Formats: sequence, structure tokens, C-alpha cells
Amino acid sequence: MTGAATNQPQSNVPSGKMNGGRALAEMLRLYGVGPMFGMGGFQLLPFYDALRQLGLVHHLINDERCGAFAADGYARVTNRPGVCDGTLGPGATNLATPLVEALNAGIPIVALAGDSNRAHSWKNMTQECRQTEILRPAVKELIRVELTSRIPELTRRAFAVATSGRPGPVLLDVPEDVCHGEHDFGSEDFAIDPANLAAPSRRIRPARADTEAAARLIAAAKRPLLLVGGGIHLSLAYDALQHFAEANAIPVAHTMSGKGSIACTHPLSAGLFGRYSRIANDLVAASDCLIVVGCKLGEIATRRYALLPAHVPVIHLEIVAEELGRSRTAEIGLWGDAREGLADLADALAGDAARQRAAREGYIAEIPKRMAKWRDEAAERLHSRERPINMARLVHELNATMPPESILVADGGFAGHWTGLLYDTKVSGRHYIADRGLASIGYGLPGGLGAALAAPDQPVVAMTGDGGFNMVIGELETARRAGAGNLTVIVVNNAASGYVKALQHAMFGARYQSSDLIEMDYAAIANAMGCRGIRVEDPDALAGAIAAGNSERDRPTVIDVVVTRDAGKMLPGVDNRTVEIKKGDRVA
Ligand SMILES: Cc1ncc(C[n+]2csc(CCOP(=O)(O)OP(=O)(O)O)c2C)c(N)n1
Ligand SMILES: [Mg+2]
Repeated sequence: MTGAATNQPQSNVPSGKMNGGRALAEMLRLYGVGPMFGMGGFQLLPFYDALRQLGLVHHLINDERCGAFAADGYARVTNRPGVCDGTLGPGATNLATPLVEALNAGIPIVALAGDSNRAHSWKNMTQECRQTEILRPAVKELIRVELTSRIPELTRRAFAVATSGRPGPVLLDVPEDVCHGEHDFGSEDFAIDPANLAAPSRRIRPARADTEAAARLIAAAKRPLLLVGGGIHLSLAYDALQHFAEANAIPVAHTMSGKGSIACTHPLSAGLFGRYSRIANDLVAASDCLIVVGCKLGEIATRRYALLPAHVPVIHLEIVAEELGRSRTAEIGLWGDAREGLADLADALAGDAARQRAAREGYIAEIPKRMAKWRDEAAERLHSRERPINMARLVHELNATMPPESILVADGGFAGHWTGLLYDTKVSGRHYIADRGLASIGYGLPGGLGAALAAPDQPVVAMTGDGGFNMVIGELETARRAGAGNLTVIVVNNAASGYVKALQHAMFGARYQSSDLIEMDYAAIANAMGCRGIRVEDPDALAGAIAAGNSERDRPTVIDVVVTRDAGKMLPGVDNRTVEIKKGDRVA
């Protein structure tokens, strides 16, 4: 059985006397939210009771942080706000890390936090803390609900903020007495705005003069290059991007978050740029016009702000005006939605597109050739028969085994680094998810759970380090209980906090401190937890194990892959050029 059960949008509008928790649950029902994740406490129990009465799907989570990560994974797959909750104090403060992830990555989430009864606040209530002050900078908007009667209105506001402009997380902070208190509601109170069911709620276009100036710059360029970030997913701009790139013969490089902007197997795909790169960084160096789309040009994308040559003009299309010029001056800033902006650029260039395609024939023919050359150079690692297993071989086997519409979720450690560089999506879309907003470890399993429940008919593989897995292992119980039989967790077991160990190897003379983990058999642990555990030490067994996980539907699978323990070989070595050690700086 998979976790196919989700909440369907419903139209019957309630009215009459009810408590705040019921009003909240009624609003979530009307917004058709997916499975919710949280852990109860007294403050929100009327809400839990209403969920039960209304038959809404809600999963108890073992750590609120994971509940919000699961909501985040759900939101990335569906573009609909993920919903999670935590109770007063520690429940609420556990939400901080995943809410910042969603804030930085622009993911729509509506999080609920129970708060103390205002009749007793600030008298050392148990679990009480200044949670609104702690969480305010972690969210796009924190809404404190002071009246039971305002619950529908402020829930509506939460969905509006979560899905509008650059999407993001919103926290509804609900005091106990507001949740337990009653109000006589009219049916008109429960209005919802259908525009806010999913992101993007509405779209805006860059100013015409800016678009025309950008078009002129592109038309004059010999080697333009698109640098695409996660905004492409938030805008669902895949078709517009592919049309623009193909019509004008412009290759597409992507960040980790932007993977899937066009299929990695598309002849115009230049792969990952930034800290790790196949061919894209060389193309950046030789470009005469960089078109940045839905990308913040942060540290990793720019190799610590050193990647983009100062003399090359930058056109930057971005939904948040304040991001323009933050780390790099843009010759032309296009403030608007990615899909609309790309469509406008394509229109502005339409008359000239055939000439551009002809002029850039040789340029775009280079891309697949360079990619093939890179692949030849990497072949030894991609096909490695080493034991312990080489990370490149693992990702190569994923490339060979994962169906086009499946989803790969990658955790913050090497799981993210290696798949960011080597994993190939076969179609455009959000088929690769990495938590690059905050790059926390521990996202893999819970994020994968949310993705698996959002796409119950697809195999979802969550790749995580052993350190990241240790943080959240209790959620295997949740995944089993939630029926996420389509979820496979791949633990890249290097018995180390590997990234830290690799840095200690490279920069601290292999003086390792607090970077070793004990040898564990995660397959045995998974089996004991009622999941399907498979341990892989032989690289030739990888394909079979991944295929077994992908076809399993009854219970989650955990594949424990014993990967290199050599700290000198842990960094994505298929491109050692990225390893540059500067005094006082870190690798790459
Ligand atoms: C919550 C959190 N703490 C610390 C870090 C810093 N960090 C980045 S990668 C890494 C190593 C994690 O070990 P593991 O999950 O086993 O992944 P590996 O690098 O070994 O593949 C650490 C500690 C982080 N990103 N997130
Ligand atoms: Mg590790």
C-alpha cells in the first residue's frame, strides 16, 4: 500500500458555532491541502479532533523538524503549500531549521504552532518560550492569531503570502485559548481565493523597455549562456525555458536547485555550474552574455563569487527585486516571473531567432561534444569496480536505473554534492530535490517522505549520508506508518561526517577531529524497524538493489551502500579542478 491518500479540495462551506481548531481544519480542507505532518500538544488538540472528524490526512511525526521537512518535500513536488504543526515551545522551536530552509528556497509552507493560553502567559507556563520572537526571522510572515473569529481570515492570509511573489513559509501562531475558544461563524467567513491553492499565485512581467534592452544584448552575443536556479521550478517555467533556449540556440547550465530546468540529457544542457562543474564553468569563462534566471547567485553557484567574469554582461531575471545586484551587478535586471520573462524575451527575439540559431550553430554543437569528452574522462570513476564503492559509480547506477518521472531527493552532505554534479534527470520538472536553502543534513529521509506521499505512483529515492540519516532515523517509523512504500532511502555509508573529514584531510593535514562515525549496518536496522533493508558492498549489486527499492510498494526500503572511507577520495573527484585550497579559506 502506498500513501496515496491525500486530501481532495472540497467545496461544501461550513457555518455555525465551532471552536478555533475546527475553523482552522475547515479552512485547510477548503484549500485541499495534502497530508499534514506534526506532533500534538494540548494547545492544538481541538484542531486534531477536527482533523479526525473531517477525515483529513495528518501524520504524527517523530520530530517537528522532520514534519516541516516532509511538508517542504510535498510542496516541492506539488507547488501547493505543505502543512505542518508543532505545539507550544519545543514543538515550535523545532520548526526553526526547516522553516529557514523553505524561506531561503522559496517553498510555500503553512506551519501551525500552538502557543500558551493568554490568561496565563508569562507566568512560567510549562513549555513556554518567546517562540514568536525566535521564529519570526525564519518565515516570510509570522501571523499571530488573537481572535478565534479571525482564524479563517488569517488562514486565508497565510495561503496568500505562502504562494505569492517569491513563495515561502508562513507561521500561524495560535494561542491555546484561541484554538479552544468558540465563535459563531457565517459561511461567508470561509471564503478562499483559488489563486492561492498553489504557487505561483499570480504572475508579473518585467518592464518592456528592460526586456527589449536584454533582447538587444542577447542578439549581439556570440556565446550567450543561461544560468538557471530553483526559481524555474517555482515558476513552472520549463516549457518557456526550453522554447527560449532552442529558438535562440542558447545552452542551459543549472544550480543544484535548478536541476530539471531542462532535462540533463537535452543536447543544450551544460550541466551544473558553480562549486562543482562538468563543462559549465568553462562555458561561463568563455561566454559574452550571461542570462541568469531564478537564481540568487549565492556562494555555491558562483564559487564564492569568483565564477562570473567581471567584463561579461549579466542579464538577471528574478522575482524578488531586492535580489538584483546583491552579489553581482546586473547590466540588465528583469524584475518578474521566470516563465513570463522568458516568454517575453522569446517574443522580443522571435524575428531574429533564425539568424541567431544559424550564427550559433557551431557554438551549440560544442555542448554535447564537450559533455561526451567529460564523460570519457570521468568513465573510470563512473564505471569503477572499487570496493568500498565509489560515489560516482553509485550515481551512475542511479542514472541507469531511475525511471524518467521518478524523484531523487538528496541530503546536504556528499549525497547532494555528488548527485548535483553527476545525476541526470531525463525530463524537465522537479525530479531532483536538494535542500539547498539552508543545506542542512537530515532532510533526505523526511523530505523524501513528503515527496513520496506527493507522488505515490512514482518511485522516490532519498539519498542521505549516514550522519544525516542518524539525525532522523526515527522517521522510518513514520514512513512505514504513513504507507510510503514507494520510498527508498539510500544511505551513503562512509562511517563519517564525510564532508568535514574531507576538509580535515585537505586542509588540516589529515588531523581528524570529531568527524568519524562508528560502523553501522543500516540495512539490519531498517529490517528491525519493519522496512526492507538491503546492504550493498559490491558495486555490481547496486542496480539490482535500486530496482528492488523502486518496485517495492509495501514498505519503505533502505539501501545501505558502503562507500569509500578514504577521506582523500570523498570530494566529487570527477572534477578535481574544483579543489582549490586558499589559506584561511575552505575547499572550492
Ligand atoms: C544540521 C547541519 N549540521 C552540520 C552541517 C555541516 N555539514 C555539512 S556536510 C556534513 C557531513 C555530514 O555527514 P553525512 O551526513 O554522513 O554526509 P557525508 O558528508 O558523510 O556524505 C556536515 C556536518 C550541516 N550542513 N547541517
Ligand atoms: Mg557520512
